[in-house]
Amino acid sequence: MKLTTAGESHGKCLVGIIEGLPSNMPVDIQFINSLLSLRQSGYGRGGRQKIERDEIEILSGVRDGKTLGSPLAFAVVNRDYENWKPYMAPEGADTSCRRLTRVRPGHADLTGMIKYDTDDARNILERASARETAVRVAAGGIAMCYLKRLGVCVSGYVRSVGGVRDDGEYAFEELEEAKKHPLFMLDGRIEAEAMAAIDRLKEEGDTAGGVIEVRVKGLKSGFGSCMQYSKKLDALICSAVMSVQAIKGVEIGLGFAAAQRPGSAVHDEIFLKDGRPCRATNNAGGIEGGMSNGEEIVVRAAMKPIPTLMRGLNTIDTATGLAARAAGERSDVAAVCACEIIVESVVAFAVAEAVADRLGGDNLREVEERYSLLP
Ligand code: EPS
Repeated sequence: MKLTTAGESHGKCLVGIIEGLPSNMPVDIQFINSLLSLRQSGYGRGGRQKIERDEIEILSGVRDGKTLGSPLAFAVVNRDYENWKPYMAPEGADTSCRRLTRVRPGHADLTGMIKYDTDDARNILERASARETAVRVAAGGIAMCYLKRLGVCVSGYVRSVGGVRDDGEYAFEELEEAKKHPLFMLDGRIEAEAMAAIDRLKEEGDTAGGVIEVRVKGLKSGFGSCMQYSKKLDALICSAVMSVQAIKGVEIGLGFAAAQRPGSAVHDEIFLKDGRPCRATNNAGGIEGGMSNGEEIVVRAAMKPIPTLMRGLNTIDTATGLAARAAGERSDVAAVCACEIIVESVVAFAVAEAVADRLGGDNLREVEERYSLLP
């Protein structure tokens, strides 16, 4: 299974093409749209989300609600394009307007301008923008439709925003509750503190990052591989998560904390329960030797604060060569909730890729039968 995305933040639309889906798989468009709408929600988002109402438009690969086995192409339209058409239209655009040269530290602006040989960071930021993640959420929704057929579920929540942390432990079944909260956190008291932190940062023209936890429940053991580095499930998941805009750290299970403990307090001891091996703890986060071990997969991701600060950081203006304040385009103060949905989506897609890699299958019946035969 493979996803390719295209599209600029203020272009006509964002598009995606997924190859490798089996035929006859139901595609729940309402469910995918609910994910897209969750990606747009959350406390601390900026003005753009008031303009957009993201929905998937399927262009090919689906007939009467089921996949055909052909490439599935889809689009998410940018409503804002109507306002940007004069500056973005492929047929001809006024590129003297909406230029960005006061490059933002932490954004792709400066490095992209040098690499792609342009004097306008607009040509860079349009593609580097996190708006691209709308397509990855839609693709993740399709991957979740695939995984659900096998009894595999993905969920998650926000553990910290702006330095306000929830160190609680929650059962998988409790996680869905987070989506009803304004910051997708599970402890209302901590969440109120985090919202106050966002308010303070907004007043100061600043931004906040946070930590997200995503879990996968119900995946049988043996997905991924210990035989080739490129097929290790943890490597595939971490690569997918790291590819999300603004992610600066990813860990599986205990992650960085494992390095501080002795082996006896890290490795999950194995017992027999009703004749089947099981583990009393899950410090490995469901992956050993690059393979799922049947326990819940636990992934944590650290999102840096958004690099567009209304108050502007020190930078240079590439047009004048002089010191300047970075451009303060309309921006989110915090988009950690959005990022939570995005991380769920890319984890779902990475797991679906690993499942498809092992099981193959041209039609859903083959996939389901092969999965059911696994121990
Ligand atoms: C985003 C849309 C963008 C940004 C944000 C994510 O819209 P606009 O640039 O029109 O405000 O709000 O992108 C960034 C944080 C970024 O740095 O580009 C979205 O739909 O998620």
